[in-house]
Amino acid sequence: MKKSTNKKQADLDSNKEDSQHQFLTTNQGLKINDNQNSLKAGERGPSLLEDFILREKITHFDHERIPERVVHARGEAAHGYFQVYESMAPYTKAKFLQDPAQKTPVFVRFSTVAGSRGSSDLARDVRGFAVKFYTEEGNYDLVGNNVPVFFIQDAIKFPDLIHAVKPEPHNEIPQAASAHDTFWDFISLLPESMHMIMWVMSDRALPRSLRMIEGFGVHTFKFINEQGKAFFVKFHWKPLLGVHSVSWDEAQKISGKDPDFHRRDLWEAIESGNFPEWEFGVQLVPEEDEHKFEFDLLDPTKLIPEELVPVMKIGKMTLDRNPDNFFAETEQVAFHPGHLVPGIDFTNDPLLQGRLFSYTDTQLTRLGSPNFHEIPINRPIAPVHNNQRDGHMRQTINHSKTSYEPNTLSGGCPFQAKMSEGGFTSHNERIEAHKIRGRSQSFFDHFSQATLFFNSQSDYEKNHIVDALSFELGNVKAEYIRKRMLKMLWYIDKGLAAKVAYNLGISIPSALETPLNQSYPADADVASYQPVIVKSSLEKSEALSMASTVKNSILTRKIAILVADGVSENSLKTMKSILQAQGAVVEIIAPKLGVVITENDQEIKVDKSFLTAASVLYDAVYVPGGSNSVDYLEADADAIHFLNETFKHCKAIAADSAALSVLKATYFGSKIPENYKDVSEILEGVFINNSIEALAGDFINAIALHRFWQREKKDKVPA
Ligand code: HDD
Repeated sequence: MKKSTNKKQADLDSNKEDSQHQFLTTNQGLKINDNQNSLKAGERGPSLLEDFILREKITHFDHERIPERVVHARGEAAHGYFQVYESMAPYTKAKFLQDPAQKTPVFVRFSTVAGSRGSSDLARDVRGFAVKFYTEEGNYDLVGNNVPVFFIQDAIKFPDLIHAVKPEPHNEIPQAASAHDTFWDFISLLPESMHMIMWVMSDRALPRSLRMIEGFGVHTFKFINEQGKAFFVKFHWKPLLGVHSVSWDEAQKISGKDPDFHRRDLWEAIESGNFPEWEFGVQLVPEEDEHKFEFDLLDPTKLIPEELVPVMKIGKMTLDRNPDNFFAETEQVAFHPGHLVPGIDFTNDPLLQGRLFSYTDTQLTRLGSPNFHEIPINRPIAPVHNNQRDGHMRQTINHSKTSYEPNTLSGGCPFQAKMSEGGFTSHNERIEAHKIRGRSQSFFDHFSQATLFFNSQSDYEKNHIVDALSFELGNVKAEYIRKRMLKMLWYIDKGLAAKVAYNLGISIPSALETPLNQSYPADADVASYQPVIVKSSLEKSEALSMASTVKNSILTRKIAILVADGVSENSLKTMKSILQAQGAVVEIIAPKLGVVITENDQEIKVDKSFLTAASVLYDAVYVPGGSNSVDYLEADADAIHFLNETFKHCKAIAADSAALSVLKATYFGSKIPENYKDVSEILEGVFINNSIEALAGDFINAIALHRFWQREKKDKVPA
């Protein structure tokens, strides 16, 4: 095996097994002669207990499963590296943020939250974005999400939140979905969740690709520099491909056509050398400015608008290698927000504080031993020396006589490290307080940033939020829960509440009769627990909308070309090669697999048939000319459905003029005038031209724009 220059890869190499040209053996290394038959008393007789080969094989199989993660069970991961652009020494002494020449290995796991390990990638859900940096000073984990805020303000509510969103306990329904009574029952009693609810009901919860999501550390953390000065810091990951989503109808269909859609997309991109990249950003607030904001920096339901504190891009992460083994790496990786390095510290955010307990605790159940840090994917590249010993599956052979400190028998080793030697010290924060089980009044504004988020959305994004809420609440059976939610929405935006109320067939005045309380302790003065209604001083924040994201490339976009026998070779090949030159992934889809015969009798390999492909798995579609192919496709229900659905989901469509009749046979085709000049003036994102080069130019620009969402309301299509 080739030795890797990536230190973590080199470290993992020592655990890799390769069966090429090797004999089959038992776990004890004994060569196996017959892996087909168990040992029996006679050919037709019972199996013998003595068959240690059978017993070993079946025993191992019986114990192959470990508990799935209690949240974020469904996930996929990749290896890569991180490089800082310039030294961050003025703000932090973290070593991996000092030297632009240094490549720090990373392992990143993406996940959905609510579904089980085998659930669909396209659930409406938050995406986990957990990064393990294998630094020279030990592992640093940034365990974030693709949403910058959280549902709850205090970790003590986390089990309640997760119990509410997971499938209902009596019948384990629904899988990987929040559209059910227990979730909305809880949420509608929890005004603090409203900001996050806006994000989860937005298109952010339906990514086109994990390579196209943002990541956030969520909590405010601290950077500490060499002089001991602290800065509050919010962490951001910004994808170079921009932030893009699919529609809800599409998400539901992808869940059936390819539940591994995101996993496959990430895997294939990395295998084909299209390495996903994110810029790492920080929002920095000097410690003395802690109270300059109209929200509390310790409140995890608030973000710092980029208009108030811009995001400074400080480095880049590239994912360049798929795991070799899903279980060994992706399943066994154990993240923990408490895995810190000198120069980075926590704040007193009560959600973060609770997380610091939960993550080690959960690994004990999941991975079964306090030695989970020794599992290859988890072990740091920095040396580990301490007096922790023994336990299930211990790998390290500690050969010293002492396992305590202080000692003299081992010369006092291992030593404590001074700060100057890289020893970690917690930030010397002054705390003077009464012990209290309570919440700060500065945490009681629950609506201002929910409103800010909603106001910052484009019209189509607002429509999607209305539709999402109408879908979710429409699946709630208890009408009083729907009403309670409508009252919450009313506080966010009256128009939003009115539109959802209309879809639910509920009158707003009847919804407003419901009392609005947040939950409060038994002995509390209820009046003092009412949410505080505050207006954000900011009307809009552009960074909160996906409308203004990067839309300048078709790199890795998947494009379908619909063909049948008799297709024009020139029309097909010219378009295909222009798209591929721009980095798109092009697939030829025909009535059956094998080859199609072009009009000049050439064979072209077919990638997918109408049976194995579906429009929802592509970003755009092209129809080449060639009279027999065109005649076939215009009469083929699968081809026409493919086009109608592509149109419905607002994607770019291009056709050679010779294939006009195929488009005419679609539902939207009736809008194409007889003597059209530019079809896209009537049907946005639809192009027909007899110059394939000119057509390709328009098509590429349109695919880069991602979607023509205006079509949704204007040109509805039954598909
Ligand atoms: Fe958590 C897993 C992110 C709050 C308790 N969490 C987990 C993962 C991510 C997050 C990405 C998956 C890690 C992986 O891929 O293995 N969690 C968050 C974020 C939160 C958050 C961004 C809020 C800002 N989590 C949170 C709270 C608690 C937990 C408040 C408990 C008090 N989270 C867990 C856990 C998990 C977990 C039970 C399940 C599997 C695991 O840890 O390793 O400990």
